[in-house]
Amino acid sequence: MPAPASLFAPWGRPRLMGIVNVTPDSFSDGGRWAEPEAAIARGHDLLADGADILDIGGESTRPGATRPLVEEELDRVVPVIGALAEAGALVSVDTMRSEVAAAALAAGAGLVNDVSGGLADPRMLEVVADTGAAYVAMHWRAHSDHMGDFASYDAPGGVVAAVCEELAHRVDAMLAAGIEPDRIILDPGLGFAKRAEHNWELLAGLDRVGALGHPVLVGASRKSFLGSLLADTEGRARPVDRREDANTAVSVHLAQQGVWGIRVHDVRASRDAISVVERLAAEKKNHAHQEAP
Ligand code: PMM
Repeated sequence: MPAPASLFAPWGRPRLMGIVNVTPDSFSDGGRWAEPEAAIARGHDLLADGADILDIGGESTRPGATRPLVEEELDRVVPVIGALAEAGALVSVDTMRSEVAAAALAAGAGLVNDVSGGLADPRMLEVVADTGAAYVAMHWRAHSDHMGDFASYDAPGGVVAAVCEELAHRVDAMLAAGIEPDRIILDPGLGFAKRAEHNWELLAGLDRVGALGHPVLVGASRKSFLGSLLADTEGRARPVDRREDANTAVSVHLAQQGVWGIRVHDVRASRDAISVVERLAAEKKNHAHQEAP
């Protein structure tokens, strides 16, 4: 399905992309929504909490994960996408495979969220170009079973310069494949071939990613760099289900940075925090207007 025009209209706040992992093994919610009925119900809950987009994925990308078969991935995501799109939701498919992207778009998805930015499947860009769907291209260097080997950013400019340069090359490939520039969204790929310090540098340097000229999506939700930030006195990382407050603080930062979208597990927490940011921005604008001569 082509992406709706409203997807890129100015909004004054980031879009919230609610995560539905239809997988047995994702790091934060693996197995909870693995059955289609549970995943569809989860999607409806996220919409009720204020999700603008539902991101449906059938492959875990947690560090060290092994890949499902294409058929398994299709069986996991297509029925869920069909049901949620039918109910009127704007749906994105989180996949690196062109076959899954094509089936998801045919079932009603309007965005393809490809964590590999087209590197994992040489046919992906072509499939996206032919459909008119929006395309999220994330910074990626290798599949999850060995991405840790690629987490070095020693050239001048460090991780921010490297991510920007590598994303710019991916944009060239997307344009060459015929994807219109105004359908492309970029994501710095927190946690993918990145150590904790790389994620923090990227969060602090998002303006450089935005300077590439495309909307920016960021996914920090429940990731291990938050767990290590909040480690206990013995150095044990904060468990995944107790990282939400820190993630909400990240969402506030992202809203203040003016990102296009934020990918989260708990939509309500980020939505509430962003409402505060929005309200204060309106108040400041109003105040400045009243003071103008
Ligand atoms: N992270 C995960 C999966 N998909 N997609 C985008 N665009 N950005 C991300 O940071 C991202 C992603 C891994 O997290 P999960 O297993 O909790 O979904």
